[in-house]
Amino acid sequence: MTARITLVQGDITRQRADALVNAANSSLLGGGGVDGAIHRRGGPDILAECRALRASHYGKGLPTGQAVATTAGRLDADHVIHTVGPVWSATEDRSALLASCYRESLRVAADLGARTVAFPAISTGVYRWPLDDAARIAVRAVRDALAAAPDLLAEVRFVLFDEAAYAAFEEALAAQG
Ligand code: AR6
Repeated sequence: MTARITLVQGDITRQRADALVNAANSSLLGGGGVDGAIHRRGGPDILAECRALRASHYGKGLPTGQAVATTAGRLDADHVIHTVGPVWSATEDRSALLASCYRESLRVAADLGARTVAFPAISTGVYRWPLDDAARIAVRAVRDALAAAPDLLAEVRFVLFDEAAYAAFEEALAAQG
């Protein structure tokens, strides 16, 4: 059975899921927005693993569009999957990188055996991606990934911080059937 796509308005750090996705930056060492909230609420074990990743596989940081997992620390999840969204650009189409964040995060989740995955609206905060466009890209990328591997996951949940973000994702879901 194909996984369900669900929408929730709220704080992603309050969600229960096998994997929570973090809208990180390539340093993996924390920041504001979702990233700040995840490290604050998840505790120091997450940052310790991020530092270890920087000291091993990701000496130059995690490239935009890729994803990597750590412990979820004190969060109600088994894993945090860190992904780096593109900064929005008016002159360059970076949509493929944004889609890649969703696809790669789901790939990492499936490799870990996670069945439920919660995403924030990647790149729509500090990285300034317009919500409607980001929502369309996110829904399409998740739909495509689920269609390619229908049995891998049970639920993909978008956790939208405010009403405007929720409405944008609701609209994108409706428009894409
Ligand atoms: N739960 C769910 N959504 C949230 C939360 C939360 N606790 N907090 C904010 N949002 P952002 P980005 C929404 O800025 O644009 C960081 O400094 C927010 O309203 O977290 O990918 C990183 O370290 C927005 O809709 O991520 C990077 O440097 C969405 O989540 C940079 O920001 C994403 O906003 C990444 O920027």
